[in-house]
Amino acid sequence: MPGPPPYRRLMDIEVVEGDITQQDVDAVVNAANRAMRGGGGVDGAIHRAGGPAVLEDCRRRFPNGLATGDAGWTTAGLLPARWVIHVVGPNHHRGERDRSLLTSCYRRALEVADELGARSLAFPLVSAGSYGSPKEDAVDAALETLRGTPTHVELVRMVAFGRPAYDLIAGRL
Ligand code: AR6
Repeated sequence: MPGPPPYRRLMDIEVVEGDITQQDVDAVVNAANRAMRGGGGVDGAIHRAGGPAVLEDCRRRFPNGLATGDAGWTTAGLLPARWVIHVVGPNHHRGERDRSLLTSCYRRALEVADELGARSLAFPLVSAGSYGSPKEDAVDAALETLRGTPTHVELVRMVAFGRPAYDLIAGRL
């Protein structure tokens, strides 16, 4: 007897206005850089709130950092989440304008979440801060990729830093 047909439950995607370090989800996604040794923006906030264990794990697990478009996990230290999934978005200001580098961050983050068994994730708008990607396209790249990637992740929370980001994401969801 053949088993039931394979199926995929569609994930819920929601948007909240807030700070990614406060999110009570299995894993929060960090908009890191290739060196993976901390920085400003979301990266700085995650390392500050997660404490030194996050940097220690970055050094131990990623001695050579990560490539642009790739993702990798560490402990979340003191954060409510269990893991941080670090991704490296393209730096638009430096001419990294291949959109697939940005969509790859979301696809790889879901793959890493599946390896971990994480079912709920919180994402920032990768590359839309100091890396300078146009915000509308950063939102569309995120939503298209999250919807189009097969995964066991059930909940994705887009964390908008401020009301304008919230309105932008909510309007495109
Ligand atoms: N929670 C949620 N979103 C935030 C937070 C926060 N606490 N803080 C900022 N944002 P950015 P990037 C928003 O610059 O563009 C770092 O120095 C922010 O408003 O954090 O990928 C890294 O080390 C923006 O919409 O990441 C890298 O060197 C979005 O998060 C570089 O910046 C992403 O902004 C990565 O640049």
